[in-house]
Amino acid sequence: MRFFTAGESHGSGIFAFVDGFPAGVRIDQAYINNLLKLRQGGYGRGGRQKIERDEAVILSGVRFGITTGAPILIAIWNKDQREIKESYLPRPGHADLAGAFKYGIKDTRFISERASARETAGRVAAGALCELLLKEFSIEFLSFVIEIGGVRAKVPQEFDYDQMRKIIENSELYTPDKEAEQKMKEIIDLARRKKDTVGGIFEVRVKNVPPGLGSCAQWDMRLDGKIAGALMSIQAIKGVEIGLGFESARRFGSQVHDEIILQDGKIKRTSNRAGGIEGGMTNGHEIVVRAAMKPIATLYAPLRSVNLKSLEEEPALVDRSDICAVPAASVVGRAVTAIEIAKAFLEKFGGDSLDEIRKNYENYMKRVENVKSWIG
Ligand code: EPS
Repeated sequence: MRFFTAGESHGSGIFAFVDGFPAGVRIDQAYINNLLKLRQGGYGRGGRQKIERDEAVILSGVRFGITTGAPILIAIWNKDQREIKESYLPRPGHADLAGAFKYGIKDTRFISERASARETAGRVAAGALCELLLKEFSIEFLSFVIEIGGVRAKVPQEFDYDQMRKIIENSELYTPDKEAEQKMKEIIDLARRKKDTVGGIFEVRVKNVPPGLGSCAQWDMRLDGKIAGALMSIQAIKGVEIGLGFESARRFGSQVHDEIILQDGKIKRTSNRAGGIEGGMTNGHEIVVRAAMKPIATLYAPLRSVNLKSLEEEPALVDRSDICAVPAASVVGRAVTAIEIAKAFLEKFGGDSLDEIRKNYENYMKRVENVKSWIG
């Protein structure tokens, strides 16, 4: 399966192109649109989201609500379509200046229209498709905000996914900790008053993933690398960790690795510090990934910059933007994780159709569940 996006922030729309998606998957349009709506939400978002009502329009690859195996093209039409006036004032932290060097264009609108995080609507639509495929195998995705502006939420290690989903979708910051949420909102309000922006951290969880997705055989087939790369490629993401992540560097090995035990003849683990991935492969446990988002680069009290036309120092561009988009990023993070897991799933179980994949999956799971048949 391959996937690309196209489209500009104020062009006709954002487009997701998914090639190699199997036939026979029922496409629940409401499921896709709910994720698109979540991506638009969250306390701290700017004026654009009051204009847009992101909705997936499926232009190809689906017939009578079921995928055909043909390439899928999804459009999310922009309501705010217009020719944006030129700007020569690159924002520190944005793609503006690096893009100006790269393309040799001083008008940074040529860069920012595509670099904009509005592009992530396409990733969420494609991610929703992948979630619908993986749902057929009981694989479920969740994401939530765990930190904003240094305020950390308390999150239980284990929880019921349906309950957690309700809590998150009813939270203005997509976080399960009500007390922390209040403090986070105060930080966002403070940033707004100070004409500043604020970042944070989100966590993605995936359950019921079969062991053995990804590979230890080749560096570019390792699933942790793929998931980390996908998360890192989201606009404004500056750090990614899996399981204990950076914390594992501070502990002794005995406090990091998850012991392997036998329980009722089955292989079990005593903990999940690895976050569900060992040796570049899923180990059958819940996948736990976190990503850190820097504050958005467009500041209402702009930082110093240089006018690329006059070559004089001038404050950076001030434009409509968000104060905090960490909740939105958590939805995008979940989507790109779903895309990488779907790719690995299809590599393992192949198949042009859902039926074929199901047969391969069931056959493999029988082997995995029957430990005696493959040990010794
Ligand atoms: C975004 C749409 C954009 C920005 C934001 C994300 O809309 P506009 O530029 O018209 O206000 O709100 O993009 C950026 C933060 C950025 O740096 O480009 C969206 O739909 O997510």
